[in-house]
Amino acid sequence: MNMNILSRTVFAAAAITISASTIADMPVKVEGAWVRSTAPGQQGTAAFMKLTAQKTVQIVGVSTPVAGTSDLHEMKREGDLMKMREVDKLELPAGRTVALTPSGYHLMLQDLKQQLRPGTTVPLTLVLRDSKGVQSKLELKLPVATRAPSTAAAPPEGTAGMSGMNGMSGQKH
Ligand SMILES: [Cu+2]
Repeated sequence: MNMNILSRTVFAAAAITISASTIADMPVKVEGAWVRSTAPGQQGTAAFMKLTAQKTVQIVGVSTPVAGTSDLHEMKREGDLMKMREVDKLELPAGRTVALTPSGYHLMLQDLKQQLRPGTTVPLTLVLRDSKGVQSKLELKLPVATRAPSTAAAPPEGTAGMSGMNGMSGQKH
């Protein structure tokens, strides 16, 4: 194991510790969470992570103080184009890891109130609902980075999903 891999592992472990304290009743493991950093004046970005729920829950809401609006989005290929659309909810089936990635489901942050610089963190809350309709909040602190903290968590740079995401910055949809 080289130092680079070691530091990434420690980083991911720290993120899990932060989230685990708030969700004793509805355990969801969060791995490799990050928010893409922004350029000055950029209006939008997105957050990504891998989520594994012990019991089946749905993500029904997302919020962060750094963005005017935050939504659950899905990226889908339509012909040659990658298109995003808002989705109401995303199910996290018990025991199955669901990945939010630049080319799939992601948390869309728009109307940003500040520049998101690499090396800082962003508080973000996921609203979860269980099969009985009981809601709980998953409070996270996500590192801001230019790219995914773990190469296993994201597709390679320069994929259609990546460029599509960069291209939409500052654009309403
Ligand atoms: Cu989006």
